Amino acid sequence: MKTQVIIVGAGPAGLLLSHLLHLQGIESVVLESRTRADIESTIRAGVLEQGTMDILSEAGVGARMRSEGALHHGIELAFGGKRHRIDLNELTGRAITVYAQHEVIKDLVAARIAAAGQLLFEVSAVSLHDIDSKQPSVRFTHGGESQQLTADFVIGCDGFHGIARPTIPEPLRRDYQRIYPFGWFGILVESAPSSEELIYAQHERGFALVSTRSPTVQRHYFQCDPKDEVANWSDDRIWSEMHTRLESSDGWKLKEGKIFQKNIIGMRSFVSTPMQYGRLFLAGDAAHIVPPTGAKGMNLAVADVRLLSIALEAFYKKGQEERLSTYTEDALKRVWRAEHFSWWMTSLLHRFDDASPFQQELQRAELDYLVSSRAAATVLAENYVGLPFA
Ligand code: RFL
Ligand code: PHB
Repeated sequence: MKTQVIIVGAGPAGLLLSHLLHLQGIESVVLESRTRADIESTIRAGVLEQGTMDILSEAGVGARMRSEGALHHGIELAFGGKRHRIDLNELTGRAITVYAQHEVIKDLVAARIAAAGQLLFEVSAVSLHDIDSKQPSVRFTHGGESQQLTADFVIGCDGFHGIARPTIPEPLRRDYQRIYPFGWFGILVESAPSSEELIYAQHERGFALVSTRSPTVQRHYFQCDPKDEVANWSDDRIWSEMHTRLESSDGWKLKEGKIFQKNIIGMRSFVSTPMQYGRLFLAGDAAHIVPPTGAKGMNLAVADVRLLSIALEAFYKKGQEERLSTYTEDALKRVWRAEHFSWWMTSLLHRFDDASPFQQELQRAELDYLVSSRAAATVLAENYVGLPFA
């Protein structure tokens, strides 16, 4: 079997790339290890940058995002018992949309299927071969049968734990990593929104985040020990902790509701370079991870595949390889900016158990500066809404 581009992984990166290539008349096959039901229900990201919204709209998969997603023109920073608004729209002219990642996945899967795109679920034993030649291939098992697919390119969109990145020979790879000494406890709650905008709270007991999914489902997080267990947290204990971290002198209060999902997420910053080797290219979490505080992970995955689709279009339509050869360099500029922003937001808002009183005062001084200086607030706002594409 033969195709033009093999894409490993049907996350936001893999599905969107396959769709963008289809719009350029380039054929691809997407191989996904999980079931369709599983990828369409896994709870992950929620915040889409303006540029991500634009790409999804231009690709014709933005209708539900525009009608069901919520456009947010600002965010709030809460500390010292007060809430402070960062007016994203006024500072940058841009906004964000809160629309769940698994809804983006549903829209992309529907678009691929409607276009008779080749999307294979529940593949196993995926391995990459001859990636340093012009005819790389992928072996895998599907429906109990071993298969081999040959292509011009293989794109690893298989996330942090995927097989694509380790296929690049170890001596050529350089990994940069920071693991944070805390995690996030995430909950899904049946209730009306507590706030019109996301609230990022810094508190001496740790960070808390008030987010949303829909008029009836809310998504909240609080900083926890990464080794803690969900079973240790009763609903009462969760609400008590959230209320303490979000206490506000103006009478605002978080709305409670039935908690119907709880999970703990580890936090890391990670970049692997190069993002290409021979005819293998990596995109999204396969190549880099950010802590979720800056809401950048899925947006970076989208930015990577935008670059790849431009480079592959130039290759197929004009025979040009330049954009392919500069892919690592081009993608890493945005990746490192987002790595810095995500690390900075994380450092600004979390409790570090080993922080000295001096470091705690620096953290508070920076928060005060952010909410009192237009220049400082603009730095946060323009990174949060996403810098324009190069
Ligand atoms: P994904 O989504 O991990 O998809 C990879 C896919 O590859 C499949 N796979 C394989 N398939 C075939 N063969 C193999 N050998 C395979 N190995 C793996 C997997 O089953 C999977 O379907 O990677 P992708 O596409 O790069 O997308 C990245 C995003 O999912 C991720 O960055 C975001 O979820 C991060 N993130 C956020 N990003 C944002 O932009 N805004 C946010 O508000 C935001 N919030 C978050 C987040 C991530 C979170 N968690 C759970 C880590 C909040 C949280 C809590
Ligand atoms: C979410 O709604 O899941 C979410 C929102 C903002 C973040 C991270 C996650 O920074």
